[in-house]
Amino acid sequence: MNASPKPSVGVIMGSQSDWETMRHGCEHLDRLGIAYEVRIVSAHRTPDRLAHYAKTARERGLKVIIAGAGGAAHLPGMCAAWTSLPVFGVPVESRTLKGQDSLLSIVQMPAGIPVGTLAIGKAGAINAALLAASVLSLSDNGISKRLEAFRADQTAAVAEAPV
Ligand code: RP5
Repeated sequence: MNASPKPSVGVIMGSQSDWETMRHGCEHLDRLGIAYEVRIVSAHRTPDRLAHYAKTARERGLKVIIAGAGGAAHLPGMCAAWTSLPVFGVPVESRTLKGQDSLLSIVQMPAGIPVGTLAIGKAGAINAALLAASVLSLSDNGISKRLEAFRADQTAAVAEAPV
């Protein structure tokens, strides 16, 4: 029996309600054969859980963290405050402000604590996963090959003309 591989990507989100967005990123990590873990960690509702998660992330073997949150989306920034691992922030689309609040909360980090900010919603979740794959591909040939194959398949799938 094979033991499950140790996750190299941590996917965290502020609420169960973010999963509908963040699952698209996880589907891409699956497709690229990248081991990851998924947790609900809220900057506001579970601040101690966040601090513990981020502070222990590197020693637990994580290499990249993807953090999705909506509204007053402090999760990616506070996560980056606790760890020097790369943190990619996904602004989840909020009902009231369509995710512009999430985007601005995540993107406007003070110099010194970076968060790589992606697009609002599903595209951002997918691209966060692909960026994580790019980072991991620097030291993992298998991921590098699978990422190149993904890009080639994507290119091949674009029709010359609309149907
Ligand atoms: C944020 O508040 C979460 O990231 C979520 O996007 C938003 C709403 O959370 P719920 O009220 O749906 O739990 O912390």
